[in-house]
Amino acid sequence: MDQNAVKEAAAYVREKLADTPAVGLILGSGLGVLAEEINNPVTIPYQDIPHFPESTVAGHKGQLAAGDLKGKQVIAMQGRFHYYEGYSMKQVTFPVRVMKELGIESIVITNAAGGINEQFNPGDLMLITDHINNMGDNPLLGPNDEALGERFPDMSQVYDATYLQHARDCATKLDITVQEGVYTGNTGPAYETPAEVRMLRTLGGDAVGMSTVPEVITAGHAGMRVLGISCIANMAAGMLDQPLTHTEVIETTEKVRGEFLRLVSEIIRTLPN
Ligand code: CYT
Repeated sequence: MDQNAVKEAAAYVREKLADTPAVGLILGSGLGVLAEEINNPVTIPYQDIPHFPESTVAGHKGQLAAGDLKGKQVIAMQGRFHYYEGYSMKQVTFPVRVMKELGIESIVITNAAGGINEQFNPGDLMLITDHINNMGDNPLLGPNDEALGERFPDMSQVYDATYLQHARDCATKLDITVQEGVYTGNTGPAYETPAEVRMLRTLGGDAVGMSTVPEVITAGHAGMRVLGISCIANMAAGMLDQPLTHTEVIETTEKVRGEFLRLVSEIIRTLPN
C-alpha cells in the first residue's frame, strides 16, 4: 500500500477540518443517518479526496462528515467501499489508513447483515464479538510496512473488550436489547445460498455480510480500538420462505435507525478512554 497516498489524502482532509477527530465511524447501508447527528458537519465528497475510491452502491452517500457528535469529535464515512464493487482490499481499507493518519485511535464500524442465528430477528442490533474472514482475501497481503503495524498482527482481541462492555452498558441503560455474535464476511455481491448459510452457521457465524472484515483487520493491524455493530436487516437465505432483496435490507435499517442512532450516539457520547 502506498503510504504517500494515505498521507496526501489525510493532508487534504485535515486541511478542511476545524478540529482533530478522535473517533472514526464507518456507516453501513441505510445507517449513514448517524452522520446527520453531527453538529455543523464539514462534509467532504470522496471524489474530492486524493486517491480515494468512489462509492457506487445505492443507499451509500459517498462522503466524509466530520464534527462534534455528542461532545466527541468524529469523522464518519457515509458509505464505504465494498470488495464486491471491484475494489482491491487495499482500496477498501484505504479510508481506515487515512483515519489512522489523522490520529484516530478508535473506530466504530457498522453494517447491515443477514441473521444466521435462529434466535435473531430482522431489526435486531448485534454487537460483533468476533469475525470469520470468508472473503478469500486479506488487506494485509503483500509487503508489510512495519511503521503501520506488525507482519503477523494478533486478532484475538481485535474487537475491544472494553468497548464491547461499554456498548452493553449503554444498551442496558437505554433499554435497547442487543444481540451479540460472530460476523462472517463474504465477498458478495450475490447473497449466500441456503446451503452456504447452513455452512456458516455450522462454522460459528451468527450474521453474514459483505463488508467490515477488511476494515477491522486493517484497524487491528494499525492498533486501533474497534467496536463493530451489525443491524440484522434480514434473515439469511433459506431461513424464511421468501427471497432476499436489497430493498428489504434498506427498509429494515430504516425501521431500526431510531434505535441504532440512540445506541451509537450514547456509546460515542460516553466512550471510555
Ligand atoms: N444480508 C445482507 N447477506 C444477507 O443475507 N445484508 C448481507 C448479506
